[in-house]
Amino acid sequence: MKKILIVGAGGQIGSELVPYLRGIYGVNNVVAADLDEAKLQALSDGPVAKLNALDGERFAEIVKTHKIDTIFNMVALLSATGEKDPMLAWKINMGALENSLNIAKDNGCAVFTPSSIGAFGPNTPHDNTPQDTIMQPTTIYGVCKVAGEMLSDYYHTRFGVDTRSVRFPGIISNVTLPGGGTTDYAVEIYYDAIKYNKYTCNLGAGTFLDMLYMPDALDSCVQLMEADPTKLKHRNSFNIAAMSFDPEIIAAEIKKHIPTFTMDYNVDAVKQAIANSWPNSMDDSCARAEWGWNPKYDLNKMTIDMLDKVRVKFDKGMY
Ligand code: AKB
Repeated sequence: MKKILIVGAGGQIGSELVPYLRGIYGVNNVVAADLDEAKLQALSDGPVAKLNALDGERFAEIVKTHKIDTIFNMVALLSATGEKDPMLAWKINMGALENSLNIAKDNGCAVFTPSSIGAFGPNTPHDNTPQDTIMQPTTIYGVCKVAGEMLSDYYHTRFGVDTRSVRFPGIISNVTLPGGGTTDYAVEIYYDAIKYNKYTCNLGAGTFLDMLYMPDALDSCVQLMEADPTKLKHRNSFNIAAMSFDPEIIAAEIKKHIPTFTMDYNVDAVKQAIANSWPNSMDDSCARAEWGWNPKYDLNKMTIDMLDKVRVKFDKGMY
């Protein structure tokens, strides 16, 4: 990776991936592209470009102008939002991927597109979910993710495009809030713990899901894209995991630091049905074996860091 384009740079992952990659590859070698100019403003210490990822001509022009060799396609309408307008989710999620793949094919670029635990469904083995197993998701988001994994593998075998991907668990972070995901509660709980000392959870007790702290998510992008291709038996997409918990467990972890913190429940039926269809915990042994995946944060370490960082934001009046 020498010249990188991040599409969807203003989102939860993109907004942290841009500075992270700029720190490694050089500020001028990472172009941040997004539809939202205000979000681009926050990333304007390096090159930025306004882009609707569905506009293939403009997308290709940016790739050519900046002589891009690697595209990170971070555009996505998440699982819960997707259920509100499934065809819009299909259009955006698949349209951005289709353009990324075709432009990569025409310009000799590698492509990273995240998949998700949402690629799995109710018929998937829920515990220690294998790398290669039955998928059959029941959300439009999951349908896009499975189709995207297959299309990306197809572009690799048919056209030689260097496509690689991970199945992200719920990502917990403290720079940009996620929006419209099923796992968002695991971010919101930290913000509300600091601000209100209490949280109302929209998933029920006993809902186990894989989660990952942002610094490990960022590492995974670089580790996988820099991995020796001859070692990759899989490409699209690798299970990666770091911790699995339910709302009771994360609340108990927060209580260790804020003893008066309380949590109650107001379950969102749509999100609960989605969460019930997803794995409780994935087997990430292929990622560990093929490219050295080895996350650094568990629930304890992440909670200490999240509470510190979110408290600073609260003290500065940033939320
Ligand atoms: C969502 O909840 O939709 C996302 C995901 C797990 O892909 N955070």
